[in-house]
Amino acid sequence: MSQHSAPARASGSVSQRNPIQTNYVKHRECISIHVGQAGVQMGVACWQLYCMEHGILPDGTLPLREKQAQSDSCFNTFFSEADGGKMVPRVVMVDLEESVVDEVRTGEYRQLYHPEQLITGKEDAANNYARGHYTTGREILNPVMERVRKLADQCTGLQASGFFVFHSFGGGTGSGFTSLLMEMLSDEFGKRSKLEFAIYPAPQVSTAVVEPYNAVLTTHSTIAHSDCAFMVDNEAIYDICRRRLSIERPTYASLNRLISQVVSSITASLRFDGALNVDLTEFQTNLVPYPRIHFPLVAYAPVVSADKAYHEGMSVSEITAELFEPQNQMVKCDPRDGKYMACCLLYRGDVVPKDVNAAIAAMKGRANIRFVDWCPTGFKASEVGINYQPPSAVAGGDLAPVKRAACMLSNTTAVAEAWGKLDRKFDLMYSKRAFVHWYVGEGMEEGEFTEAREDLAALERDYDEVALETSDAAADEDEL
Ligand SMILES: Nc1nc2c(ncn2[C@@H]2O[C@H](COP(=O)(O)OP(=O)(O)OP(=O)(O)O)[C@@H](O)[C@H]2O)c(=O)[nH]1
Ligand SMILES: [Mg+2]
Repeated sequence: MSQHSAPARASGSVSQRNPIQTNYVKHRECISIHVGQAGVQMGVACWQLYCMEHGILPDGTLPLREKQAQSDSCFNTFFSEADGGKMVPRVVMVDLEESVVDEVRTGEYRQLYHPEQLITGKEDAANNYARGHYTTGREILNPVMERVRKLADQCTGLQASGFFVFHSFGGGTGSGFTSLLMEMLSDEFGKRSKLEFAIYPAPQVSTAVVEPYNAVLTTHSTIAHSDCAFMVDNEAIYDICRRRLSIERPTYASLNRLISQVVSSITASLRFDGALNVDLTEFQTNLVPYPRIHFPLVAYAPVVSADKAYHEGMSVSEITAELFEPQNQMVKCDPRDGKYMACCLLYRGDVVPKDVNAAIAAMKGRANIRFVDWCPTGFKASEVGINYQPPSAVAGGDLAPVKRAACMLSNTTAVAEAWGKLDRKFDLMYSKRAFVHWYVGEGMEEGEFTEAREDLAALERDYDEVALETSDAAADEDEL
């Protein structure tokens, strides 16, 4: 069974949570590792936002009044304090080529990072998983691990905390090097948890035809090392930017700004404290009933453009209802066709438990929200957290400042649709052995393709099995 197999306690209504219980995991440091172009560029957006939220200036200084304004020092989970009081992100950014990281080195936030946290090679992985994993990527593994060790040494309690790894599924570095790194992290840091934010490839913004290969290969080699992976489908984000923010041709910067709000909501419970704050690890316990079924679907609301903010009502119940709309999801799939195994709601800003309880009660009545039959309670209060810090809006960004926002993390069998789509694209190319020589040329055995593809087929079947009614499953077993 998974290390997360212990069910979290259910605890009545939201307002009854005992603050002492929620504080027991305070000050667990987290190390973020940003890999490849997508990983690094998401990192730039996320750390800019984190700095804003904690009152940290682009050069890492934390003005005294900002420090005093935060009653606790929970931000130490994500930042360490260097001599002289400068705040330094617990981060490593790595890419096999220089250009993307060079922008960080010369950008507005260049002084935030220690130069040794920004690691680059000379030549990228050319959209080839095998280059990122077996050849070019291997050369950079040691310096990256050295830096990670150094960061880990600076943590007081890394024992209890873990890693966030950001990357794309489709890039050669994002897929190949990430999976290599995840193996190494497992070797060295054992059971410390590893969470991913992974960009799922989309034709609108895709850079290479072989992305489905890379995605399948990296998912196969990482699945046993990852505790929880939040997938972000670029197509879904692209559509939200177009529809909600009226951006005609969204750039990576637009996508990343939206992604950073989502990441910030998910990590807020680790960076801020408060009576109704529920630590992300508690959610994770509920979200991952089996080790392999660790791909929660993320939805976020509201997404409002700067010019519309004042015209749209955004009550807690409206925001909650929005979270169940497929168009607000980070992965394109239809949860109405699937079953939920868990559903966690993370609110932030001006939100009171009474409104949350009412909003949840209203959603419970909806016929198209179905839970697996071994999870009969559906929504539990232990799966709701409130963080009183409102979201921050980046100056000049497309998103309006809002008083409150929410993020839903659900484990639904509908996510298998995303795997199905990827697998079919893989099959179209692989049936003709298209592009396979590029991988073999980098020392990869062709058998890894079939092995990875079979594993993904098994993953699709895992989801089917989860959705089976217990009585059906028992009947199936009888037949065997
Ligand atoms: N959301 C988002 N997606 C990105 C960004 N940059 C690249 N992508 C997506 O990531 C995939 C390409 O992977 P990259 O991350 O660019 O590749 P890489 O990891 O640098 O690997 P190589 O360049 O092959 O060494 C495509 O699906 C792109 O659409 C970004 O800044 N934001
Ligand atoms: Mg690249």
